[in-house]
Amino acid sequence: GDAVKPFIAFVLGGPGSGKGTQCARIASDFGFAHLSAGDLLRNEISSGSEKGELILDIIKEGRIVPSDITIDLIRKAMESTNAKKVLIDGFPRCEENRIAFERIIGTEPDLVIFFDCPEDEMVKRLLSRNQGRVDDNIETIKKRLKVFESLNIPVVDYYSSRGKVHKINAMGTPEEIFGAVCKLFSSIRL
Ligand code: UP5
Ligand code: MG
Repeated sequence: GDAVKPFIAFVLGGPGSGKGTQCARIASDFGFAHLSAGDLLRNEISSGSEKGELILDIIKEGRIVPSDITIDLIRKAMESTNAKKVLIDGFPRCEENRIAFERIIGTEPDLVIFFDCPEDEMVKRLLSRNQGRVDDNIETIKKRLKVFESLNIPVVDYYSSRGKVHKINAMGTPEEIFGAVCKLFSSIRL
């Protein structure tokens, strides 16, 4: 059928800032498909593929998986959803990811949501998550925070300069933060 470009929102924020929690609510209340890059990568690990072994080694170290691997998973997930509105959670992690996405997918996001959270709060949340994630230990968390600051913040700055970033204070209860998200969605045309 006609390939109408969906509305794309990138959802960014540090590890444990609440991206996944808020995306789940946005998806159910506003009819977005929720594509979590991290979940797509973890599914690839679970599949037992050779690529999965490489991904696991990288995630354990808090480093960034090569763009071609992540974008291939995102592209397939986008193709298999009919949604007109898509949240891409936790991607792009670095400028190289961003440039590769824009080249391969051929489009920029319509909107970037940035959950702004203090580091000590993110560490506290990740250490109390208890869902068996191989990267929720203090050593890997420190590496994830460094990678976030040095490589992901430049992506936020790039989209800020293009007027696409809506920063949301990620301190507070999930309900309070979702209130701010709702305010944002009521202010934009979807
Ligand atoms: N929680 C949530 N909101 C709360 C609130 N307001 N108050 C108190 N607690 C709150 O939340 C984290 C925890 O905090 C949960 O227990 C939650 O209940 C609680 P969550 O919503 O899961 O936060 P989120 O920002 O999604 O945290 P996550 O750990 O998923 O963030 P990361 O960005 O670190 O993880 P992701 O899965 O995106 O990536 C993991 C790794 O995959 C990366 O480090 C990297 O190695 C790799 N990766 C790539 O290489 N490329 C990619 O494109 C994506 C990932
Ligand atoms: Mg997440």
